[in-house]
Amino acid sequence: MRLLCLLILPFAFASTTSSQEKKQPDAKNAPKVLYAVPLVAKPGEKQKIVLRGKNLASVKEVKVSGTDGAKLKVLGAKAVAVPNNYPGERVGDSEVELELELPKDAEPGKVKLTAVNSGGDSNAYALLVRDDLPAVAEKEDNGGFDTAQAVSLPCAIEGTIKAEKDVDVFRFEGKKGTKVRIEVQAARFGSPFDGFLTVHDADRKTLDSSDDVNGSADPVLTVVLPRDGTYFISLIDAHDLGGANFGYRLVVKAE
Ligand SMILES: [Ca+2]
Ligand SMILES: [Ca+2]
Repeated sequence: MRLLCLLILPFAFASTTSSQEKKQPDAKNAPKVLYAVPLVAKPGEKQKIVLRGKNLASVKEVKVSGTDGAKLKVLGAKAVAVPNNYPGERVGDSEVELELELPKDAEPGKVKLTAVNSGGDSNAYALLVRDDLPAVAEKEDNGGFDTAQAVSLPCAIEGTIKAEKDVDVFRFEGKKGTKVRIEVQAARFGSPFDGFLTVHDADRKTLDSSDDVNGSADPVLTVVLPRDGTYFISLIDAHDLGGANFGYRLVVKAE
């Protein structure tokens, strides 16, 4: 809990005087958007989203592209502290809070957000938007086999590695011979979460595990189920880090 507080604590307000003195655009102070909290956006719902990144404390405007009819309001922006042992480049040092309502037909992979400050436009951040898979909210306490969260296939679990050493365990029933694909979507959408995925059988024996795939920190596994019965999926951060901003989407489906 102590870490969580550190992550959301506002940074000191010391630099406001010098930034106000600069009137011309200053490209090196242009914002950079790294990721969204929560990581997954829900079309057709009004939601609050925080964008984390660099130079976001001075952002007053955020533009949406890739969809028509989105409504977006900037609620506020501020600097945030990064704990010493966290990778600042991936966690970000500032954030802007939005109220966002995407239209129901917003297409996954198309919606992009661009933050603007006096230094210019940020990168166009590709938002992770829900698709047709049934969405499941991760529920604590799911930190072990005995308290594993039951899910049914196919599904897309929206979760958070909420603190250091948080373990999220899910359970599903499967049939012998079914080929199941399990994929983490996190780092590819900028989340600081570096997933490490393991699949276990009903006897809790490891069937397979995955860390990084194709140059991404996001693990992907395909397993052919050896028998009818219960299977477990466990997900941890490869560096045992965590926080309210360590979001992920875990897609589990039969191929
Ligand atoms: Ca969790
Ligand atoms: Ca990884």
